[in-house]
Amino acid sequence: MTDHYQVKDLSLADAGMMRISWAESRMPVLHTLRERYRQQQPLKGMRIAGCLHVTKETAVLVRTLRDCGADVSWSGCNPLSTQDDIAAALAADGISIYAWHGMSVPEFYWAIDQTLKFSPTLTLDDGADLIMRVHTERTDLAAGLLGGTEETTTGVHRLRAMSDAGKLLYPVVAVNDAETKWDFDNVYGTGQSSLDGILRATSVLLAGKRFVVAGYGHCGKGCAIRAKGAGCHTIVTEVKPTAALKATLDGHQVMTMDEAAVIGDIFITATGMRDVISGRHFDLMKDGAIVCNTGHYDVEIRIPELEQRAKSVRTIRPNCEEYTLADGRRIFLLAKGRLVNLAAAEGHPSEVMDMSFANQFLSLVRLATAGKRLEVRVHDVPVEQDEEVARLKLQTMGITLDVLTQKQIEYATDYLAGT
Ligand code: 9W4
Repeated sequence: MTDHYQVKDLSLADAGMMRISWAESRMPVLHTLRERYRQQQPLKGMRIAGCLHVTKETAVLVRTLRDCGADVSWSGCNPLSTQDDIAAALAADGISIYAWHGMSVPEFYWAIDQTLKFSPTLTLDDGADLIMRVHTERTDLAAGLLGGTEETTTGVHRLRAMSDAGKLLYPVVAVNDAETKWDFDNVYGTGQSSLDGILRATSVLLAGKRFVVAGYGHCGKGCAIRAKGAGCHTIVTEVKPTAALKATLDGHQVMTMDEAAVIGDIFITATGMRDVISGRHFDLMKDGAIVCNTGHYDVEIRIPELEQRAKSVRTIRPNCEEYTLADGRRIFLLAKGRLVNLAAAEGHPSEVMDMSFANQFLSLVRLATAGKRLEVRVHDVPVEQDEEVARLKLQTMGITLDVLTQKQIEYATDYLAGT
């Protein structure tokens, strides 16, 4: 029987399951939750349709949902992020999954439609494509839906706009906005995986290099602290005074990109803005400079202005293109200016996804348990859930916290009351 899935090649299943096992061993919070809820089966009777990157970490979440009672049907939320060995492993494990790398746009919507066929009671989104499909093509399903969850900033923005316009048909939890999700993804996930991408694409020595980070938001900060830890001399460029001041007090040198361009060895953009590194910067860079992006999709580096200046271009290593300029200087562009942490490495480490997906799991359990009682709007993750995820993560790391005494609690309360 093959009608419960459509994947590229089922023979990749064993290889995929090996990688899922590896991720599972690095995701102790999800493991703890699975063991806690396996007996209780809080998701029994739930049909969960998910549209989320088909990766080894997502597979751990899917299997956890299944083991706690849910029927699950899955598609990938980006045709380029689907890993065919993982899709095959999930199909072989009995999961309904419709995903293969490089699927076309019509195939993408076909896959979502397959997951909607079993009339889900819950939806899980990354980018809100699945929930949009329900709101446009399958409004008949809304009455049976208890709720949904959303993984990303972009998706949450879309859903809040829908809610404000009175168009949202069922409650949604903004998993993205949990502190144990976005803060850890951006600082520790993007920070480490961006350096990982640079190393896989170049294998350069980091120690002693002048490492230029454009933008000191959470991602920029993550890159800068990891580069500093690796022995780089870190330089930050900013437009916001408060962010620039933080970078300075965190021990990074702050200057303009025009100044940094002259002295930098490695450049990474993490601003969310376009045209951060442009032609005039390439004119100033040293021979051998390495340039990459971990911010907004592929607009932060003005690649056409690098191409204009090049007399030859060659791929010298995977994800590493050498541009030789008219005056003989060479500039190395990584991953064609796309997100270096995803294109040249594996995105956030499993240990970081553990917290995101623990929030997904607990939000789905909350929606299932609340039944139809939640108001139709975008809900935040409760502070208690955030704290529970952080507490569990610490526990799995063997870290114990101090506990306030009754006297201390009273003191804090009095103090806040201004007495
Ligand atoms: N991945 C991705 C990978 C390659 C890729 C056109 C060709 C995001 C979050 C998680 O987006 C993801 N190649 C592209 S787009 C693209 C996207 N192109 C563009 O030209 C190349 C992605 C979440 N995550 C982790 O970070 C770790 N485990 C996870 O589940 C995954 C993938």
